[in-house]
Amino acid sequence: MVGYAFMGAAHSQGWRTAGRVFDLPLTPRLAAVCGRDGSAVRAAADRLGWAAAETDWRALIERDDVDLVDICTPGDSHAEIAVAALEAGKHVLCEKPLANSVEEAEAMTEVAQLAAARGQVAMTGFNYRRVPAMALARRMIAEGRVGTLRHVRVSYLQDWLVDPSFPLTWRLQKPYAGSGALGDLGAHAVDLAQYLAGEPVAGVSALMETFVRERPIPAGASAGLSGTGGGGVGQVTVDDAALFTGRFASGALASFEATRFATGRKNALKVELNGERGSLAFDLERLNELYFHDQTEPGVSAGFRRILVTEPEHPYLEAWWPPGHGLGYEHTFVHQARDLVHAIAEGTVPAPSFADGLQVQRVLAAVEESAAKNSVYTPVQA
Ligand code: SOE
Repeated sequence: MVGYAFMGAAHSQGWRTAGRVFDLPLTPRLAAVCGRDGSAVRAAADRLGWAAAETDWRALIERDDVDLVDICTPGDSHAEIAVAALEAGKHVLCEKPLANSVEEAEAMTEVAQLAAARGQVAMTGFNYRRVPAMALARRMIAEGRVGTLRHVRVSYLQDWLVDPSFPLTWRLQKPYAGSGALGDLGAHAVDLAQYLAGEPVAGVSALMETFVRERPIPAGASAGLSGTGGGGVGQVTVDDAALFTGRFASGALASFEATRFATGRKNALKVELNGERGSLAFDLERLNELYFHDQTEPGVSAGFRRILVTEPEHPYLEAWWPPGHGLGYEHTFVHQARDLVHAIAEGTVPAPSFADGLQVQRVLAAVEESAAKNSVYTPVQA
């Protein structure tokens, strides 16, 4: 694994646990973790359960005991590491968004397709597909339970940037992160919408905003969603919020909101789909629940009802706790590891693939292009 901060810790948890909960065809072994700071990466290896530590990712991908490279670094290094790892014959898991630009994502996908012919797999880390309730929603949509889709509504709301003294970490700088709320949160929203609808977003119209344009330069390395300022201020070069509408080729309409300024909303990923036969609703802050309205029921008793997604027949749940004993955020990474191990052992293309990650990247680029055109119409005054 390359990188060991927030996402690295989450992925490590997934790798440590998957083989202990699920009956896997191959057993993940945490061979080595890589980071630039020697003493920090050794401490991370001990804490997260990795057998060895490396300070150069090139040395990591040359190791004979490494078969899979898991990339948990900021977006600016995804393409270089993924391409090198695939060319070195390794399988790859790359955190979302796949890259910082469409060009990088295209290059990665091309190399991944060549590698697939050699039996290697390359997966993009959109972990929320692996919330059991989301996988169940996909299953119900595919079974026709909501009928022809008319609306897909996804908002991903966080609030960790509301304080203007929050420092200028890498997530707020375009050269490292590519974009702000759009790539960090909007990418999840777009992936989920496409996964659930079963088709790509075909067109978008967008507004983006950076509310706080200057922030204090961080005191030290700050990787997570907290930190303090040191001295001086710098420019925020990414968006704080992105709002966009979209269209699917089937005719369904979509709306998206991605923001780090939704005061009081910590990690609220809300999804609602409305179809001719019914609707589904989900909120990540209550991730063991999926709400379903069945339009074919008599109006007198129809209405949204809660499905508690903890039954053994629900996706991923056969291996976990008895009904009613719910799961959390970290389990999505366990499920991601499980699915990737199956793809490797069975020689199948994992979902989401790099091609799926590229499709999301194309939507993000279209959102940026639309927002830059600023085609906002002023109401005509009487
Ligand atoms: C920070 O906004 C973040 O950690 C994202 O980077 C993750 O992808 C998301 O799952 C939670 O929030």
